[in-house]
Amino acid sequence: MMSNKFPEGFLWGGAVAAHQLEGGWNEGGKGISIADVMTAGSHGVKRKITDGIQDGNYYPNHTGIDFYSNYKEDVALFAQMGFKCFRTSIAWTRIFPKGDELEPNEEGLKFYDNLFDELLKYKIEPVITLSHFEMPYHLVKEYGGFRNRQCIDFFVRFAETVMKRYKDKVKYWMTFNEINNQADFEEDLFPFCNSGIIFNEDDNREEVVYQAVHHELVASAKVVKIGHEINPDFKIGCMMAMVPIYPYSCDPEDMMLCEEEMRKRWYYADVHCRGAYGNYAKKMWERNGLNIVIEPGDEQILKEGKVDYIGLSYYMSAAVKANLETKANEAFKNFVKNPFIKASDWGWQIDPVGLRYTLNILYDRYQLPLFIVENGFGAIDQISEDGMIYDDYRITYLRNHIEEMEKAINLDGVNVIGYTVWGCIDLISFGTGEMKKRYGMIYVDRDNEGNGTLARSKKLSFDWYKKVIESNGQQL
Ligand code: BGP
Repeated sequence: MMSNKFPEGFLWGGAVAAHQLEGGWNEGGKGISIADVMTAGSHGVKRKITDGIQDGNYYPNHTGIDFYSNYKEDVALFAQMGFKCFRTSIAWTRIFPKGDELEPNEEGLKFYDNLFDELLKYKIEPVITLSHFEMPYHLVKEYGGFRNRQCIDFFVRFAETVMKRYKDKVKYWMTFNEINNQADFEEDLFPFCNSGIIFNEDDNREEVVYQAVHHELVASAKVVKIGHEINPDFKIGCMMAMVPIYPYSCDPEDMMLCEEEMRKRWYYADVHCRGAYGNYAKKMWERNGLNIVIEPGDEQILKEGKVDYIGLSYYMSAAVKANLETKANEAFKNFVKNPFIKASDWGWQIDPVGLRYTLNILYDRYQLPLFIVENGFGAIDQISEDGMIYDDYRITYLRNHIEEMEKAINLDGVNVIGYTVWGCIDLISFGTGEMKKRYGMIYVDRDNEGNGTLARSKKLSFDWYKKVIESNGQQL
């Protein structure tokens, strides 16, 4: 017997980000975002942020999958799958092309009016991320991104503009996508994309990143407060990349290390959800000699801007071991392979039970509704002779995760309000810049070099997910 139970009104759907699928990078008055100056990567080759548009570089975001022109056709496919919600971001540069203008770009605002109207036509609830790795490049170059406190005001102006404009069309908002991703400040890519930071030679990188994060947290809190004034029915969330960390063994040192690694997530979530930094955070600044400037009034703002729910991405778990003899590299020191679980082709350790665990620890800590706004399986799909893509491996991944989410709801009592499959339509992978790392239930004919007709077709997972939604998760 089918026994999976999901609450009535559960928000099943799909998720994307503007810069990973829209294309039309310079259409409709849009300005250049940081994503527009990121080169294509490939297996083993890192993406790079260039100094603006240069000849000879391929920028996958420029055309994406041309959702900008095709959105009606794509939304119709989402509706066919029965989506209750659709998560995307508003490209900041469509609204404020450079980021520091006083007046918004009407053509950009109109595009999202049209998109939201199209979604609402099918009763699909838009779920909107305000900042998903796509800061105006002008703010990066001229202001130094979020290391500069002025960017708080620019972001707030952007958020206020779109929240006012779409106050009757959008109810669910999130401020910064995966705000905790930038904890890996040794890596170049993530700080760039979240905060728009360009490091100088003599930077104390840790200090620069945590200062920028403080500005983002203040900006987020201001937006939560303003949003609730614009429409008290708004649900405004944060968005956390949740990779739960396990201790490699029951060695107490492993356990303590695990606790410290988890703090790299709580650092952000505590401020978003409790309205204040944890004591461990302040001690960390002290221990590491970081001078984080908190201006008078900031603490009050953080207190007044607590989020309504926690949006989270979940793809994998990780494990740490203290006293490692050899370290793979400094940025990922102490991370080890978990011998109990398998990894994807990109080394992401697949762990459905880890999702149930994650939902539990988040709910225990904050007692806020949880919204899984990203979960999915990146793979190289093969087209069969009959033209079909039999992505049963994707179905297996999604099914196993949905089953664990169901346990968290029904066996543990966690309040989960929705679930959106990441990259419900094939799009450009953020981490690698590849088109061939596909997540979609809808295939898009486009390759790594940008060739292909852009035609859409259904994969096996399309009908499977349609049934899942139709049966409200009873039929997996
Ligand atoms: C998250 C990002 C998304 C998305 C996803 C998959 O970190 O929020 O933008 O891309 O991961 O990652 P990737 O595209 O690198 O496979």
